[in-house]
Amino acid sequence: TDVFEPSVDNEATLKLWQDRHSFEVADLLPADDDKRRRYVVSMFPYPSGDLHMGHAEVYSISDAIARFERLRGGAVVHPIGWDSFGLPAENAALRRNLDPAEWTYQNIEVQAESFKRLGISFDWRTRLHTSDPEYYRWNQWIFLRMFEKGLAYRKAAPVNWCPTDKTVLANEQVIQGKCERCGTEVIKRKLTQWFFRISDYAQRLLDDMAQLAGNWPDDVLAMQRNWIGRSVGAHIDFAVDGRAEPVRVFSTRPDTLYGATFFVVAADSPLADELCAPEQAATLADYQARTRATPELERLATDRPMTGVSLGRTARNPLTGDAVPIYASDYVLAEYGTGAVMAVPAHDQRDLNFARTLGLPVRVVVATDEPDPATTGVATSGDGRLVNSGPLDGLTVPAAKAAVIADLEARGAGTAAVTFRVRDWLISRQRYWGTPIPIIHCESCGEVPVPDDQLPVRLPTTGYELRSQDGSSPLQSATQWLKVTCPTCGAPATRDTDTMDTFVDSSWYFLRFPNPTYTDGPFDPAGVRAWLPVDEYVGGKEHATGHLFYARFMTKVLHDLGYLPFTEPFTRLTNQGQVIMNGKAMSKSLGNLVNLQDQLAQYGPDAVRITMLFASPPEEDIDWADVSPGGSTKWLNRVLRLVHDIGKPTTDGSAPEAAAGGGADTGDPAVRKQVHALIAAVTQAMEGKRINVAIARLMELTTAVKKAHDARATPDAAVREGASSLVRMLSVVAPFTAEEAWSLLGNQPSVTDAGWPSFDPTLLVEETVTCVIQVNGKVRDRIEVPTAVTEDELRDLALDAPKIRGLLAGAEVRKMIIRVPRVVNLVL
Ligand code: ANZ
Ligand code: ZN
Repeated sequence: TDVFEPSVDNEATLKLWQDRHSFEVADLLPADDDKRRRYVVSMFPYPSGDLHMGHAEVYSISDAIARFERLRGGAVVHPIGWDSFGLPAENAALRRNLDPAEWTYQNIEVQAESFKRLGISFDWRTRLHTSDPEYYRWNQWIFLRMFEKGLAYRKAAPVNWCPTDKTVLANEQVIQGKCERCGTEVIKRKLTQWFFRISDYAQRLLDDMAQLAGNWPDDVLAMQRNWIGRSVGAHIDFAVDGRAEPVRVFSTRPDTLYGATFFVVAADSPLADELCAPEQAATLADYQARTRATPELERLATDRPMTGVSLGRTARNPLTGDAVPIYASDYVLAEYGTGAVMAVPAHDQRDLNFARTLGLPVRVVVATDEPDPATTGVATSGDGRLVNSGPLDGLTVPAAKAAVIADLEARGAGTAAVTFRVRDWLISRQRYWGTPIPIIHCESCGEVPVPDDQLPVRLPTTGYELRSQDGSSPLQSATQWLKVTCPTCGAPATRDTDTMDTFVDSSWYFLRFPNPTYTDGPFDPAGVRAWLPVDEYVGGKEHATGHLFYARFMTKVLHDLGYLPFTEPFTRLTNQGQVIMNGKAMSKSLGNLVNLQDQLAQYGPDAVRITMLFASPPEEDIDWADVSPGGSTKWLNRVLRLVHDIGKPTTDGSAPEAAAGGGADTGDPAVRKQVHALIAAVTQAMEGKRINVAIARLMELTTAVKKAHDARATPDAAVREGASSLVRMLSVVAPFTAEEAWSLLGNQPSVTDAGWPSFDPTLLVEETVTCVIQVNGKVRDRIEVPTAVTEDELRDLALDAPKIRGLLAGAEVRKMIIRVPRVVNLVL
């Protein structure tokens, strides 16, 4: 007998897709705009070697979403590019004594090949690399537009400095006081640096989260909210003896002003030097040296004895006129609030620790049921009424806050204030492999922008020293490149030698994909109109307060500059989990790396993908020690055997192909019911991005179709419909196998054009439920819908409900909130 050996020809399938341009939308830059367009983007990779398991995970997720949307008739773009500037590439190049460019572009080619072998349905026409001058030219252009608006500026600032990498690090790159890249303890250094004024956007970054709620993971939004760190309170001015200007503090507890028994300024701030009495100068200098050596995290801890030095001066409480001594300490941060605090030891733990170290008075001003802080050493923060506070006595905390602010405002000694923890974005890097800052320094004209028509300022390819000894930028050594004439006055001048943080590159790349060769601006307005904002963004949670935050900021900036019609870049966000091994993150040092190429060689791309997607919901970690790619291969082979057995339709028409449902109704009704229920279940799971659930249902469908097929001697239309549906749905997670299966069923290529199977809701076993339709929050209609109705169907059903149609006439639906299957809420 003839034994069928399942096999899949991946190369032939790749060629088929390529020849048919299967993943290229008809027009990337369409004139019309009424199609169902879907822009599915996964965070683009760093070319720091070949693809690893983590990459396979992200792109398998976004690919499943893209293929699903495509089969459902959407015009879909799933773009690809490389985040190809940056420290990892430069360090690797240093280690191997290579040119970073050579190393980078070699890796890009390797990764591109791997992506193709994985069968990721990218539209390769979108390909871009941020290290191409054609790309980074627009970083420079955007920088200059921001410079013109005062949103890019330079200032001397204490910065995080990694002594090993000899570079400045952004706050996000300092993890537990250590360099994210190499683990060295980060120190503070004062350098003149470029910043983007993200703090100007703090409130909007907070407010616009309302647009994202429900579509972004809650924990990412929470991380951003904390990062922004909005605090409400007051600015309070303390007069200082012998100084004309008062010193301002920020406090969240103006109600405790009567309990302020001393005053503290940040030891490492210029203010400390300025306020210091001459006889204390040496003591302060000594203390400052110790402060600089203390990591920030330690300085912020509340559970340590506080240290500090007296500045030999006094400040005056603006309400009582009482004199309070001024100290300098490392627990007050120079860059938060105003860099000075009124210390209320009774109600602030760090102030109390400090007071106990230096034997300073503790004055309770809010009576709570907690024990006396002066004896316990524990500050009280509970609610209560004011005491020891003159006219405020007896007030509640909120009432006292309002009263103090009113009083301060009346005296011109303070005002209500809001402070944000988020710092401006430090974008300067003393590195070679990045975008040169397009500024020229002229002795007489100062900071002069490079004229637009001289962009890009290209990186020098020769005549520079990659390894700087003193922390200066490698570009400082490019003596030829450095020398220019001032665009304003023509005098000899020098280029800025810093390069931009690569997070600048990745803060807007998704805007350029639709037309990566566009030369009239950073992105083509036609492409933006058709595709943006991103419908589905897939990437790691570790970017919550980095890339995802910067991209939101940059989108708002570009919006304000008039280049974008929207203010949020990513409508929906899916965070993928990590691929781990035996409960631990994979790493070279632990020796538990699973090599993607080995897995691909052993199991093939489909089985690797299925294994990843089936192991858990996308956002959860996958422990490779617990999964079975071999099991995935078995299932895929079972599918191939099944469709081989079912085979091509007979020529006498006894088993018509039932792709569109036509003819299938001649099949076994019980089988049909089962098939349609499973199509509905897979559809619903995919819509909710429960890809693991979709795969489980596909496995059920495989079993159901096989049972039905084995149970009868003659072909049945419902069995064929089941097999056809199975293969089409399978193609979003195992595209190579599905293509082979599709042809085994006698179909013309390609399954990528076969469409997503539809189901007949009347066949679904479940009963119906009542769905409530609300308009602007008021219940306006009730309809009966199948329990397994999908979001899209429910949307259509609701819009088509008789009473709703009447209400909609002439009105614009601004938003639809759908809770499948019971509630639809329309906002007009
Ligand atoms: C008096 C006071 C009394 C305070 C009290 C708190 C409790 P968040 O919520 O984080 O914004 N503070 C202000 N600037 C500071 C700085 N540069 N470094 C360290 N601490 C600083 O915290 C605001 C509170 O932290 C402020 O309110 C101030 O102490 C302190 F019972 O003022 B408070
Ligand atoms: Zn000049």
